[in-house]
Amino acid sequence: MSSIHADREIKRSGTGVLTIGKEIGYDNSSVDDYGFEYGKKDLKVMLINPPVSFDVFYGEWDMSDVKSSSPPLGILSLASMIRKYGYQVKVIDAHAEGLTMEQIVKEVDSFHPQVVGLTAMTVMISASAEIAKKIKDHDPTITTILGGVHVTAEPGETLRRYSQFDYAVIGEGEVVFTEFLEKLSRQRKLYYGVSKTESDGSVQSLVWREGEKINVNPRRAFFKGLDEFPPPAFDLVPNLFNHYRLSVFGTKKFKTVGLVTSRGCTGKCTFCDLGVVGRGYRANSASYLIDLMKDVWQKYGVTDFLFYDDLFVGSRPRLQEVCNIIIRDKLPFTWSCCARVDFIHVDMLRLMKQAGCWMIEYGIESGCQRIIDSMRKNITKEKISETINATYDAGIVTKGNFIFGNPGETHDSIKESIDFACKLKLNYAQHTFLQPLPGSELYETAGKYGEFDPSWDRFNTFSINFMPKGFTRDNLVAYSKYFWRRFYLRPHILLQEIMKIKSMEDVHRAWLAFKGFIKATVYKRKLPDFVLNRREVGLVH
Ligand code: B12
Ligand code: SF4
Repeated sequence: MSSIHADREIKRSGTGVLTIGKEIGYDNSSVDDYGFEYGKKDLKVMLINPPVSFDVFYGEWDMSDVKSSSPPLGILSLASMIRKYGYQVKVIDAHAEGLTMEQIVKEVDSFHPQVVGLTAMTVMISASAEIAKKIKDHDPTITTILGGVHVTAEPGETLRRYSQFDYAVIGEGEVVFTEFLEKLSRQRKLYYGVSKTESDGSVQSLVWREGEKINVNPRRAFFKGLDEFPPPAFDLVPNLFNHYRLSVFGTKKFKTVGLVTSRGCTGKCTFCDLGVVGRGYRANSASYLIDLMKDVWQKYGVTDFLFYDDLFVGSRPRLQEVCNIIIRDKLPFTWSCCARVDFIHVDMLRLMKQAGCWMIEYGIESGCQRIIDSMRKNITKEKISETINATYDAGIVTKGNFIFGNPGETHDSIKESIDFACKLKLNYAQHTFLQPLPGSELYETAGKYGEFDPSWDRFNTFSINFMPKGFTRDNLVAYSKYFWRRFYLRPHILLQEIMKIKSMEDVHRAWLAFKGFIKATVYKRKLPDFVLNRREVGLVH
């Protein structure tokens, strides 16, 4: 879809189109369909992924051995977009590079940006806020702007708590951030320093301050023409493989790149935060996707991909076309993806396998139909078994994700989940504890079903911040340990892991997985760990 069509679509929905040039009387001769101007700009923009220690990320279990870190796709997409319009951009992945606050300030000093953009999931928000504070203390003329899933879920409260953020963007940032920079860069010609634009109120999806008041502008319609966004700027992170390594449980090789090639999901799961991408489905075309894979292959020598998409298999024609191109052009790719059991067409599985799909990760969530229904997952246990079995029989590795500690959970329902995981033809299974995420339906209602600690810093991979009625933390931890042992200490699973070892890299990966297993099942919890971890990484205020 062309951008003109996309904007028409937006106009039809009643949310308006971009009119930057007209508003401030700027010469519009070199602007594109969005009203954005091409050509080199003076404005320097730094985008920062905050440093959060793996301990903070993983919470009550030290999973640093199996740590997973992936290039920050959100800010790399923004970087690519604004670079296209001539902004000078530098990306700092302080998380991957292990930078301290002082080192980040040094980087800011040497690049000297006028705008610093920070990203954050909920678990990362204190770290992002700390950086913004350090930057503002250092140079108050720098404009700070926050984006990402957390501020999308909690815009008003986040800007109220952290006055060091001048602005925030809710939802997808490519168009909104570029529009915002256009205004700043033009108004810089009128004003000294970069602090405010005259027309903040007109930028859809922008959150801005007016004295004490926080204004959240109406939201921009979801952008449908994803192919118009340039691919993530992987070249702006230091070296794709020096700093990043995806989880050994989700990849075939260390050299694997995670990609997102569609946005949104039509599901209504109560625990899921779809605030940024929405409850619809938009996807890059098959040819865009293939070009992206080829580009990463040519530039970085990577042939294994992990599609993080919420609904990678959401469009059957797209999936079919992707598979057919890979097979026809004999592309040496292997890949894995996440899927919903009700979106898998069983007859597609053999084609997917032939096209290099080696693993599918399914959201099963529970083995108790009552719990599955209460999550509004809209699937049955029969459908789960049918899809998992068909995937396994097609020769694709199967992985099932479960959630323990749901509202309405009983000791029997957790046991049912563990039994179900062991009965299914699953090669791998993993679980997390329910976290009622900001932006999800449960964030509002969880308190009714148990004890909920909504402190933002605890929304990480393994912390227990919700305990359903009838459970203690120790109960939940005990079930977790039982689950890992019962699933993985079965002869055919152990044999599968041994048979997989064919190279020194495989030995290394098996060793890391083994250490992770021991930590999940044997080690004591480090309680109360969170405050200690924050001290370790210097994030305690
Ligand atoms: C890929 C992914 C991951 C990858 C991260 C890859 C990476 N480094 O980017 C991995 C596997 C590491 C991961 C981990 C976790 N994830 Co995750 N993840 C996702 C997923 C599936 C896609 C995110 C993505 O890359 N989208 C594509 C990019 C383009 O979008 P984006 O990052 O949101 O960025 C856009 C906007 O947010 C905005 N934006 C972002 N930053 C900025 C900055 C500025 C300045 C501006 C202006 C705009 C802006 O513009 C961007 C472009 O449009 C989302 C689901 C979803 N639907 O969003 C969950 C999601 C983000 N994850 C989630 C969670 C909870 C986690 C974990 C905490 C635990 C868990 N259960 O998985 C851990 C984090 C801790 C850890 N252990 O690492 C939740 C977050 C909810 C919340 N409120 O915090 C989500 C929303 C899943 C869900 N539906 O509930 N995740
Ligand atoms: S959990 Fe998965 S299936 Fe459910 S709404 Fe979220 S992305 Fe969709």
